[in-house]
Amino acid sequence: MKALHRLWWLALCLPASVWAGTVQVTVLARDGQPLTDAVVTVEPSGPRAASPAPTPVTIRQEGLAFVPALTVVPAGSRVTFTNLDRFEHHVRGTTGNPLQGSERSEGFELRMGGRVEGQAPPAASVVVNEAGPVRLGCHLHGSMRGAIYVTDSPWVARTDAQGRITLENVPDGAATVRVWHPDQLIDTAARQITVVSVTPVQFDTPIQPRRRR
Ligand SMILES: [Cu+2]
Repeated sequence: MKALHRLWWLALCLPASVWAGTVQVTVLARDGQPLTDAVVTVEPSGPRAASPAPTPVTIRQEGLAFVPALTVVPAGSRVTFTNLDRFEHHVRGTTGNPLQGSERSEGFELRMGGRVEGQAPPAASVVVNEAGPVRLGCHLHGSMRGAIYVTDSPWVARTDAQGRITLENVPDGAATVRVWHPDQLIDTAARQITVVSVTPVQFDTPIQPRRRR
């Protein structure tokens, strides 16, 4: 009976714990509409959290497009590209923001042969180690655009159709919130927040997403 009582007491104390909070972020586009597919990262100022474990992912080249167009992966993950089209593609991965002169060291070039009937689709892979966005393109088809967002934070999510994300179990206290979107022209300024039990944040950005084909 005593043990049961103790359990009950624990259950009462834990949910609204002072150790972790829920961060709810809403991201709006320049026109005030919800911005979908924005990558939101929360970085608590306290001791560095363990990075999420690398997870292998596959990005297809299909119908002259990268599918999915946006992939979020932990740093150190292996990203495999497969070409399902019958013609050749390239994969050009560029990091940093060339418009702001912040090219980073990591980048890659892959050459993908066209798929041959009855054979496995051509595949090639890279390991992405550096946190941040990698823009994907193809030298042969300028309309092919995609992105990989590499993260070393366990608190990362992409906005839904309402422009919202919810991250739970974020340590209480000071934290930095960053927003990145594949169609952004300049970096959105990071925000400093204080995480309490439920912390709503709204970003009004100058980003205007392109219409998807
Ligand atoms: Cu191509």
